Amino acid sequence: MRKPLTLLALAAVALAPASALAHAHVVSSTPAANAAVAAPKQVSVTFNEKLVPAFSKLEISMAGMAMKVPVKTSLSADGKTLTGVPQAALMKGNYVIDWSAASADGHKTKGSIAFKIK
Ligand SMILES: [Cu+2]
Repeated sequence: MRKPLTLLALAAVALAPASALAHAHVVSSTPAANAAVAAPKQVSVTFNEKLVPAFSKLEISMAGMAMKVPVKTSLSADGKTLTGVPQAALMKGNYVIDWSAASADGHKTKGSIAFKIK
């Protein structure tokens, strides 16, 4: 009776991670989450896998303000890093990077990264 159980357990393990690994997750960002920095010329968010450009973007806004900072976004050649260049100098204050990312399997993830300009 031991063998069939082991095979079932192996099958479950083999099936489970495939979908979990297929989603884009943040590996790092500049500025780092909750960092206090001098006004950055650009911000970037790097993911664990290649993104689909048409459905991946980031926005910058001041915390608590509805208005977005105008930002020019691009995706790196390897498809893993979203970069945003603010089109105006950023004042001191608390900011949020809101990102949304689509991986090759069509799954979308999103999140936000807070940082502070001192
Ligand atoms: Cu996925």
